[in-house]
Amino acid sequence: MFASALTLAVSAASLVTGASAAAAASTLKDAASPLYFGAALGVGHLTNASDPTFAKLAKQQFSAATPENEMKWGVVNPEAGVYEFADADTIVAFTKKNNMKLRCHNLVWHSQLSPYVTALPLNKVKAAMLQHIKDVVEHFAGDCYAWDVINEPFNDDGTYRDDVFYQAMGEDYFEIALKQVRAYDSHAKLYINDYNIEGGNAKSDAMLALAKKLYKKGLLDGIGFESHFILNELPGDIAENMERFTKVGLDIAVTELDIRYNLPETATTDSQQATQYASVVNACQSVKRCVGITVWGITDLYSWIPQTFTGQGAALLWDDDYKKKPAYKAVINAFVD
Ligand code: 9MR
Repeated sequence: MFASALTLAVSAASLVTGASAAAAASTLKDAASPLYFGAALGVGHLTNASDPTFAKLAKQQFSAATPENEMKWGVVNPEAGVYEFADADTIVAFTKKNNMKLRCHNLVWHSQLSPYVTALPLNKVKAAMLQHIKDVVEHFAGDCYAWDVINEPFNDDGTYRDDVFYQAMGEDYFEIALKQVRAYDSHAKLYINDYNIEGGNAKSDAMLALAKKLYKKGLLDGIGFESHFILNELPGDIAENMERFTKVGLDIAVTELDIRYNLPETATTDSQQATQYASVVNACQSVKRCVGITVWGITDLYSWIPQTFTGQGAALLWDDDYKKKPAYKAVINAFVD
């Protein structure tokens, strides 16, 4: 009698716990907790008074943010010695006000780089990089949960991208840059971030080899898997590949998730996309040191995809009219299950 009452009470309690966890998870951030769920935010959208939905969703649904463009070299430091932090500061203030983690993005990247840097003689690039890092990292010191210190350093075949930094310093530029960030912000987690490293391949092998060296020197804390995926072409070994990195001692983050395809959006693409978003969540959840997921935007309306890949889009969780797509619910369910 007593035993069966207890059994009943226990199973009723676990039913309630399961049901209330699902019911409580009415937002992405609640479902993801204790992991974070972030979005890339563009300042123009965040402060656009004629589109209040963007900022409303940003604070309601997300526990982390990455400035989509506002911290990039070409934006904050357009000329030697000239700094324009206002747009980035607006995003930083928004994250503080709304208790969001801030992923700072990025310091050393071949793209969106100021022309003054590419115009320098190679023997002046190191000093310019050190100065840029000092000034920018000092400005945001204490605000950044993580810094994408080096962005997209590899070619797809695993060789180093032949950008000005590599040309000027060779492989040493990683260490030089990472040391400089540590010197000016001892709290931020230091990341290298790249795309096409989500599955096992020549590029992720090369990243792993580099990451091991830098981790051993105490200069690297995590690797960002950008995760700009194509529908029906996701690697099947995302979790296993994450594990290779976390085994070294590193954190892993999904930093720029979206899943694009050739339009139009149909019931079939919606449902395939929902399943594939859920599979990314499941991969991250199954890996102990996968710390969080960031989607590269909120609504398809402002996604970078259509401008870059003609005819493609519908890659995010909300459509052009801010209607939640099936992938939204699939992400929540994948976290809660
Ligand atoms: O989403 C960003 C877009 O608005 C910019 O025009 C573009 C410029 O290169 O950068 C986009 O963000 C990129 C990110 O910073 C790094 N990884 C690839 C992203 C998509 O291009």
